[in-house]
Amino acid sequence: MFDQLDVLPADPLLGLITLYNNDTNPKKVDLGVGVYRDEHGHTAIMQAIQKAEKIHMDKEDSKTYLGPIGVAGFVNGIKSLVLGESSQAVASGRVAGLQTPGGCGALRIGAELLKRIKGEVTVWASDPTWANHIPLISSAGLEIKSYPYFDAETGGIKFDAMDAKLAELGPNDILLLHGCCHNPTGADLSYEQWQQIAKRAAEQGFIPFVDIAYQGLGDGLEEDVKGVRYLSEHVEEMVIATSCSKNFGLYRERTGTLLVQTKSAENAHAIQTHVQDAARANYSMPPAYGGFLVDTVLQDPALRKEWEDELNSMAERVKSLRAGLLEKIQARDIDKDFSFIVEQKGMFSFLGISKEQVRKMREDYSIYMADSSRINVAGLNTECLDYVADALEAVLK
Ligand code: PLP
Ligand code: TYF
Repeated sequence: MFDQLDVLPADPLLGLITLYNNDTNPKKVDLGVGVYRDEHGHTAIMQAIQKAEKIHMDKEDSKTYLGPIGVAGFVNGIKSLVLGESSQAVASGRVAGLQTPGGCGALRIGAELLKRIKGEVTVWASDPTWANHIPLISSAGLEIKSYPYFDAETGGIKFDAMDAKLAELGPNDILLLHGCCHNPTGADLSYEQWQQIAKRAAEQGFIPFVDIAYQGLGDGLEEDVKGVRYLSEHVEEMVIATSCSKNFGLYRERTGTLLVQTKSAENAHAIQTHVQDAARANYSMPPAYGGFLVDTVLQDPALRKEWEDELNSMAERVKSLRAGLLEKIQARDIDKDFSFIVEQKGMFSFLGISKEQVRKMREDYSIYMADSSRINVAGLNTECLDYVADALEAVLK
């Protein structure tokens, strides 16, 4: 039976990790997979998380099952973090939610929920979007199509074209949005654009499905969710997939939540039973550890402050690398405007160079990035900026 299946190619992003690890060039630079790195290329455990681990270890006296919601305090903490302490939707019990194995688990359970409710719906994703959206959503049996988004000319968004596509959407459509720090392009919607999307969703009846995996890594914890909160206040129903992989550095602990905003507490109760049922059909219950740690950090004012400060310094580091790289590029003989690098938000930028040029960067200079020319800005450091800019100058010649 097992001789019927052929070998599949590796996940192209995760495949870069192996390529990089096998490269013996001491100058190699890893701008591939999207994990935050410090100046030394290390992805450290955040200080507040290390302290929360000690607190949790002293407190935890059982490993028995928690149930499909996971750590309930954690789920409530994330509702407030994303939708705000004063969210009416949360206060009135209109938001169902459960802990999931990472943002990926949330995306998958969210897609299954939509499949249950609507059957024949289309999910609209930005062109381009995070490559994993496609398998996560289509494997739940939903059709996925794309709307115009990234403008390669400017490094920003083609909002007129996007809005024209949104004008065609109705109640059988789901609009997948990146809450902030768009992956892979770094090109984010403005607050006014979020308002326009909210207006259309409310009038035309399509459901926003927000994937937010980088809150706090753009312009700050509050600033990064302004658009999402506006949507929540102006649209009755929406789905949100959150991730603590990046902003709490909990990657391998697989920590996320699925939140579903509904019209009433009654609806939220019904949806809660369905998302739990979908979880049961997939993995039963999420891993609890990351949820306990985030709950500990969010509930302890001193730890929370320490976490926020560290997260802000991570975001600042990425911003200064953006400015640093642009400065180095501008000091070279490069006939392409890269000023979008400092406009884009979060960990990623799309360099807008060809696949061939990406290959040359990898083969001739050991600089690793996704084939799309997406770079993880956090993979840079002050020392390698000249090397990267030199390589860019050479491959763009
Ligand atoms: N959504 C986007 C856009 C991402 O970039 C990521 C990954 O980091 C995720 C969701 C979820 O990741 P995880 O499942 O590791 O929480
Ligand atoms: O886009 C990225 O690089 C991150 C990390 O299957 C990631 O979101 C990449 C691939 C994958 C899961 C996470």
